[in-house]
Amino acid sequence: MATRGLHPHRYTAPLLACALGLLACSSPTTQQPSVTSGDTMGGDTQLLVDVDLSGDVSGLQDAVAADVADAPGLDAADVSDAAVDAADVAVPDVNTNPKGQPSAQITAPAGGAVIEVGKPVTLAGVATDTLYASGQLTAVWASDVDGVLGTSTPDAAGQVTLNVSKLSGGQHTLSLTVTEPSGLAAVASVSIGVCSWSQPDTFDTTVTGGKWKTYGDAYFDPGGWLEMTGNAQSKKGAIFNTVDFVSPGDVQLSFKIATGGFLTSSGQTKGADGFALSVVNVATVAELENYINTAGAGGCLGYGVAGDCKQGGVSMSIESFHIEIDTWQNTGDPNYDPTPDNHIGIMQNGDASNHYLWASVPFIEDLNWHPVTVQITGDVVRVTVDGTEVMNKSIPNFKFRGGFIGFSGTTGWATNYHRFDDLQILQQCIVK
Ligand SMILES: [Ca+2]
Ligand SMILES: [Ca+2]
Ligand SMILES: [Ca+2]
Repeated sequence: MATRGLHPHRYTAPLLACALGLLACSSPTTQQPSVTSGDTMGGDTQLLVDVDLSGDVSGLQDAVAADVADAPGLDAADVSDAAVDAADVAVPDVNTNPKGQPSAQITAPAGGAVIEVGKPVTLAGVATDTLYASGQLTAVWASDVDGVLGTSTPDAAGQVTLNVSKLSGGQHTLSLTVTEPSGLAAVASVSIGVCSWSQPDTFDTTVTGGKWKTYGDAYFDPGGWLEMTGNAQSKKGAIFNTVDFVSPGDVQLSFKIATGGFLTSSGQTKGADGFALSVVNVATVAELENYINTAGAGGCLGYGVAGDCKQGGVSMSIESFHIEIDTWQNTGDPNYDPTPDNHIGIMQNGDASNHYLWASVPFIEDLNWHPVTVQITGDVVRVTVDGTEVMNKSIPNFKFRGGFIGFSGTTGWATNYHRFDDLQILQQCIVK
């Protein structure tokens, strides 16, 4: 396209030079003189040269007109052509490599992925071209936040990978730019979140007056943790963060638990009832506190308000997530447990009978600290205790809705301490 406007210059310039006397006028475009012999005038013989001036003049006029209309340098056609043809601008004229069609594809991480800051991540993609072999292509990874991350040469199949561990926190658009030798490039991009753990809640100093609020029999223990019940009968307590709101979507929670201490005269160490971490999706603290105050004691663990744990004959409609640590098997009093074992259960919506996922943790009642992690990825819930995976399964139609986060616990005839400490939340980034 860019040479279209040059053609008239190239072909009319000699004619114009001829007309200006700069060149011998041998251009085939000029008319050749016609010669007539035999004309006689007064005995003199003369050659009459019939020059077709009209043809020459008209030809020159044409040449000049054409050149004026498409003057050397930039004319309107050239300017508009240059402006709209990005390839002409980006590709230096010196690059004479033929143009194929490059292609870029990012295969990992997936769009919307949440990556923990500082953790290594492998970027993977495919770089191909219609004309050039993969090895002739260059592949450049970049982030709109951190700039160029690295350059690699695709293997024979076009695979490109890059290991990075220095993505800064926040939202990123990752791009893979594949360039062929002609300079033509293709770009693929994907948006991800690089997130960081919240400041840990260590509960080493009193929580009174801070964002954590205690309810019922729960209290801050000067040992540096939260105690839901104390080792006494018929207690129900809760402590919730009434300021922060855990966002919906993928999330990771990390905390420590300790329970035990019950000892009968016969040496039995089977205590009760258990405790739970809950995330309650209500709009206001008033609604949260209504929920906390309504939740049942005993087997309802201070989080049950629905189903078998309905209170005052009314099953509360609540959107909530719970992970319970239950050390007492209930059998319709009022709720049900799936096992006589101490167990961890994934529960929802204030229902203490429907164990969506559960796993036995028979060792839990030793009053030692046990680290617990809960990792929610889509509808998959993965839980570790003491660093060991105890469940990792999808729950059909499960969605983590976020909400206010807190703890609760209960005792009955049998008792135990119910302690929480060191809560951390892997904060989610809102991915574009
Ligand atoms: Ca602590
Ligand atoms: Ca129970
Ligand atoms: Ca249970």
